[in-house]
Amino acid sequence: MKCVTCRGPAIIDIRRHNSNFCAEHFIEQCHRQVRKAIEEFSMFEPSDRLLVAVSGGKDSLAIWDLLRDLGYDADGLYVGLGIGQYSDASLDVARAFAEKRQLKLLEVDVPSTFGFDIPNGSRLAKRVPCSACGLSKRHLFDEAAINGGYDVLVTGHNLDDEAAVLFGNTLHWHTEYLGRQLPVLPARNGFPRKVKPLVRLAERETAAYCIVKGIDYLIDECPMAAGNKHLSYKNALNEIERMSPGAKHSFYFGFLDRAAGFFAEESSIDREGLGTCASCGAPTTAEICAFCRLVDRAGGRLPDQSGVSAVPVDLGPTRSHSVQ
Ligand code: Q46
Ligand code: ZN
Ligand code: ZN
Repeated sequence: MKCVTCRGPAIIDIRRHNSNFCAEHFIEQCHRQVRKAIEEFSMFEPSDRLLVAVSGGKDSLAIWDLLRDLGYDADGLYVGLGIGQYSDASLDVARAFAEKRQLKLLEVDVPSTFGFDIPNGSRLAKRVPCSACGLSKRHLFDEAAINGGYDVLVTGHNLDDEAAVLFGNTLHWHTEYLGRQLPVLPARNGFPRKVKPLVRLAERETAAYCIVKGIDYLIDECPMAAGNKHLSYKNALNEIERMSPGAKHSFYFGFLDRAAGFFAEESSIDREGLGTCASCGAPTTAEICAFCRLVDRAGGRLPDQSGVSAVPVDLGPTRSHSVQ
């Protein structure tokens, strides 16, 4: 197996591109694909301030690293969800990554700030854990990006993630979500711009990127993910991809090219007529936003001040300690 660029020994084959790469040219390939996604979808400009949602997993650390390699000004944000050992380990990994590279990592800890954790809070609120978790993360990511004055919120969703979500939304014809499943959501009504620059890279490639670059990431999956539908959709698509390399790419990018526009109007309806949450000030169609209602039902409490500031992590004497 030879690298398509230099004919040296290859370390990875990418069947959908019909290409093999050595370590050096694989990293170049990752840079190229991320740059292409940023340009193709006009995600952001070099002058923009980016906030990367960091979980400690391979995707979020890979995109943070890639964006810094490409010269972007990108800070990280870690949201602690109180999922036992998994949360403890993921925080350690995120902090170690930032510390090693002298990057700024903001943190919001849900249990100490809001008085509930995802496993217990979701049970009390009678919600599926991933639904309570997703809602909390979205709210806290948005809030930290807006309060921190960032231009863009970056997430590490890769091609496999987007294809699996699209698969699920199509299977059930969740048309209100289909028009919103885009690599860029523009800023509006108090929401930050949100982008997914990894959409052109598969999960296997972000893992390989981390290994080649020596990035320590948390390999363990969240224990609450076991049995969720997203994983079964991923497995189904992996089987299709195995028989037909490139199937995920053409499914997702074909949707963006030819179908997403049909659902745009329906998806925008629930963003019209937004007011602000009487409790935290976040944009919402109800009097109290979904996150504040979750906090209440989960047996938690809202902090005194309106909104919560993400706190820069103390990375030693050279780092800023100020609370934003
Ligand atoms: S962290 Fe949260 Fe995921 Fe764990 S509880 Fe579900 S949504 S699986 S990305
Ligand atoms: Zn090469
Ligand atoms: Zn609220």
